[in-house]
Amino acid sequence: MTKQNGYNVAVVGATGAVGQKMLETLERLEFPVASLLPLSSKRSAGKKVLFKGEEVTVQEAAPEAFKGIDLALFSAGGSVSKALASEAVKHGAIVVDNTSAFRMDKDVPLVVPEVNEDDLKNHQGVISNPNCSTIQMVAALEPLRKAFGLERIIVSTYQAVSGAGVDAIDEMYLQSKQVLEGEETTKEILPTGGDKKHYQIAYNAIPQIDKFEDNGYTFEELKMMNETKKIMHDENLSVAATCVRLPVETGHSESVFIEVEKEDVTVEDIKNILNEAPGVTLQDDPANQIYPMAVDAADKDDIFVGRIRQDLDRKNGFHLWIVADNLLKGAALNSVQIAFSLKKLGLLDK
Ligand code: NAP
Ligand code: 3JN
Repeated sequence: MTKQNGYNVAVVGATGAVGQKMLETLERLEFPVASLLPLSSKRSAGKKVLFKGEEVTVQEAAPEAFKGIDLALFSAGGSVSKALASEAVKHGAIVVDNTSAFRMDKDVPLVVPEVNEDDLKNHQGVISNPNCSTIQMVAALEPLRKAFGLERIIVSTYQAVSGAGVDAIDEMYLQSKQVLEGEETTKEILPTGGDKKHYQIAYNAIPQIDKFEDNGYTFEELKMMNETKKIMHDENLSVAATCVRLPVETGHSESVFIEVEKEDVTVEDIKNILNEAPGVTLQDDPANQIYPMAVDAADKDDIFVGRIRQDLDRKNGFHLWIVADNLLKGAALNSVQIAFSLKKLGLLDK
C-alpha cells in the first residue's frame, strides 16, 4: 500500500550542486514528499533552502537525523555516505547514494532505471546512482547492445565544471574574469580538490578528472569502465575511457566509439533504435548542422545523441556524440527516477 501522504525524504548534501538539483527535481516531478529534511555539514546548518515555495531549515547530518525517514538521497561525498548511509538504513530508510562509496559492492544495485530497473529488487537498503558520465553513455548504448550486441566501447569525455561542485563553478568564472583582466589566475580546486597540483580551467582543457591510479587511468575513467560492465551485466565487454574537463558550466559531452556484434548494421538501423529509446533524443542532421551541444542539453532531462557515423575502416564500428545535463540525468534526476521506480515496484512501502 502506498503511504497516504507521501514519504519522509532526507537530502544529504542539500546545499550542494547536486543536492540543489535533487530538491528542484523532487518538486518538479511531483514525487510524493510528505516531509523534506535537508541535511548538510555544520557549515550550512541553519541556512534555508526553498522547497515547494517554502523555506526549510538545513540541519547538520547526523545518525539520529534519519529517525522516521523513508527515503534518503545522499550527495555529500563518499566519506559522508560511508559514515551515514548505514545509519539511515538502520532507521528504516532506503538510501539512494550518488557517490562512488558503494557502487561496485556486489550487494548494492547500481541503477539507471531505463537500463536495469529490475536490479532494484535485490537491494538491501542502499542503491547506488552511477557516475554522471556512465549514466548518459549506458542509457544511450543499452538499446543498441540489446538490438545488435556490443563488443567494445572507447569513450572520450568533455566534462563540465559543475560536475566538480559549486566551488569549481565559482573558480571557473573567477579565472575567466582574471584572464580577461590580465591578472594571474587563482587555482585551488581543479582538476581535483584532493590532489597536489591545481591547474587553470578557464580557456583550457584538463585531461584529469579525479586522482590517478597506478595503472595510469584516473579514478573517473575507471568508474566509467567498471560501472558500465556492472550495469550492463557484461564482464566481457571491452571499455576504455579518457576523461577531460572543459570550461563548460553544465552538460557533459562524450565522443563514443562502439563495435557491435551483429553484421551489416547500418547507421539507419542505429538511428531507428535510438529514436525509440526511452529518455533519448536523436539530434542528427549534419546537412543542417543539427547535433547535440552542452548549452542546449543544460536543464533538460533527456540524453541527446548525434554525429552517428560508421567507421570507415571497421564495418561493425560506429561513432556517436552523446550529451546530457550532468547534474540532472547524470545525478539528481536519475536518483529521483530511482525513487519513482522503487515506488512503482512497491519497494518503498515495505
Ligand atoms: P558540492 O557542490 O561541493 O556540495 C557538497 C555538499 O555536501 C554540500 O551540501 C555540503 O554541505 C555537503 N557536505 C560536505 N561535507 C559534509 C559533511 N561532512 N556532512 C554532511 N554534508 C556535507 O558538491 P556536489 O557537486 O553537489 O557533489 C557532492 C557529491 O555528490 C560528490 O562528492 C560526489 O560524491 C557526488 N556526485 C556525484 C555525481 C555523479 O556522477 N552521479 C556528480 C557530482 C557529484 P555544506 O554546504 O555544509 O558544505
Ligand atoms: O567530475 C565530474 O564531472 C563528476 C564527478 C563526480 C564525483 C565527484 C566527486 C566524488 C564523484 C562521483 O560521483 O563519481 C565522486 C565520488 O567518487 O563519489
